[in-house]
Amino acid sequence: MNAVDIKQKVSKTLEQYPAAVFKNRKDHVIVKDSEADVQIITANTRTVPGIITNRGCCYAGCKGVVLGPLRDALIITHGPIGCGYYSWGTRRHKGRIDGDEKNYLSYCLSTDLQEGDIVFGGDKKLKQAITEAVEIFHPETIMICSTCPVGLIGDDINADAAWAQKEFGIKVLAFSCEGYKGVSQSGGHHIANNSLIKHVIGTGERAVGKYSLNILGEYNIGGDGWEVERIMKRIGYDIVSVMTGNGTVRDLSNAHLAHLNVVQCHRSINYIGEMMNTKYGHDWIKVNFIGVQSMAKSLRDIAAYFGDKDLIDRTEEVIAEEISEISDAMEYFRNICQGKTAALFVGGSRAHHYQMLLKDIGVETVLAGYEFGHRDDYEGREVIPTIKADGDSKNIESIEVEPDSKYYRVFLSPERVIELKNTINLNDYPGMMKGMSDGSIVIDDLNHYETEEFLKILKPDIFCSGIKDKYISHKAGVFSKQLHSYDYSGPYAGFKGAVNFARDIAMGLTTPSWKLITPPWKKEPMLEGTMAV
Ligand code: CFN
Ligand code: HCA
Repeated sequence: MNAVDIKQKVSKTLEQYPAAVFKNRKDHVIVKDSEADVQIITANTRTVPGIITNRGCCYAGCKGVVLGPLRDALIITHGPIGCGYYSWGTRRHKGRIDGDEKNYLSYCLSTDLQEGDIVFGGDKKLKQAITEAVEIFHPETIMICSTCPVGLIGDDINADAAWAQKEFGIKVLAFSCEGYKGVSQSGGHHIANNSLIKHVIGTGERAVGKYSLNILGEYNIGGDGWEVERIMKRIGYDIVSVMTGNGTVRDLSNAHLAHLNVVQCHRSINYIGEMMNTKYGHDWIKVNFIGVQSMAKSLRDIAAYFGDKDLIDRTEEVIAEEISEISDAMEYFRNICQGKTAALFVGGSRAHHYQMLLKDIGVETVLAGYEFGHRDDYEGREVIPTIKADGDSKNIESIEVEPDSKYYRVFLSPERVIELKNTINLNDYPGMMKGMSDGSIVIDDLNHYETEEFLKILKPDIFCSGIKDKYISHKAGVFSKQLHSYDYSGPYAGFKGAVNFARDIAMGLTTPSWKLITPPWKKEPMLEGTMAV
């Protein structure tokens, strides 16, 4: 199907909506066209009420995503029991303790607010919960995460945290991450980032090695972080902290001592990267550990940042060894997968990252979207985050970046030009859309109806998404692969992870089961009609 046909089919699909919904949704869908001057997508806006979105809430982003993987923090969900219960062990951030360390990952603590607490206030219950938690677990850090009703009734969780901190002499942090704040998980990431930089990072004092790093936005889903660390350590890096996969408050407290921040998931933790740049002067570079070629490139970029010849040579040595170990297996699976197509719909970075790994095995992405990405995740970054030299970004007249340059020039006025180190390397951070083929669909906040329709239109061989939408794909007889939980497989990051992914995709494609399913619309008449009134 060519780009014109795809555009027509997209329009037809969206025209089924009532006018107001059509007006909203049409701006969230783009058919990639490299001839177009600019392609702008609407993102990070409120989902139309009534649409079955796959998005989560602010609490999910704060408690579930950023704070959840910290092994040594005891998290208390302040709210009715459902929020705590349904976020209990549902994300696959793995953790392993070192020696006799504390590990609270498998626990779920909640204040279990009841009607009476909603009417008369929940502070008393929260204090009681903290007291019990201290008596039972003796944690060094407690984190309180609020859910929706707490914000509505106005419990002062910051005051409660301050009380507990004094009473028990431990770190107690309060996160007002009520689910309704913002339009998705994204607001919750930001809230968690703000508190970690304010209260955790910068409080430790460990000695660091010559090439020391923090890995930001690596959550150790299915053990990804362990695989990345294994390779980094082989090269000779000192990993000061991982944010936050298999992470600890203790490691994070030392993060300011590392030399460089490398950012894997840009959507959930870019704020810490930028705040550490402002507060401590740390550079950060964007990496992608998913895919053989992207892993190799990321390792080269990190080595190039330090610029040390020995480190660069060692990096090349490790890349060559790792690739030679996997090349036969990758070739075997590539032969099975070559020429297939995929549709990807994941949270805020994987729908981009996994396109590289799919390319490694010859699979083309025909549709990709984010649940809660922002425009820069799709379109690439155009503006520099912090211009410390002048303090006021409004003064900037224009910004010039030369391809492959390590510097960018900021024109404050025709006479005043400052040159800053281009650590973010704008050329390497093009966003999702740039690398996609013409005619592919880029879609923000995909919903149930659109998933069904686009599966029919594009007939991809693989649909990569999550637990909420995989069944739509199953019913359509299309192989689905969860990219949040990896369907309990993994790791998929790094070189060896790439083989695991290639194997799982090859298995899914070759199983005969998908051919045994007949989608309901192929055997039942679809009822269509108009309302009488
Ligand atoms: S592990 Fe990450 S990689 S943190 Fe983020 S944007 Fe979620 S939990 Mo699900 S799998 Fe997903 Fe990303 Fe970053 Fe995970 S694509 S939706 S909030 N995400
Ligand atoms: C979240 C967590 C989630 C959900 C996964 C899914 C995860 O968004 O709150 O929908 O399959 O990765 O666990 O993204």
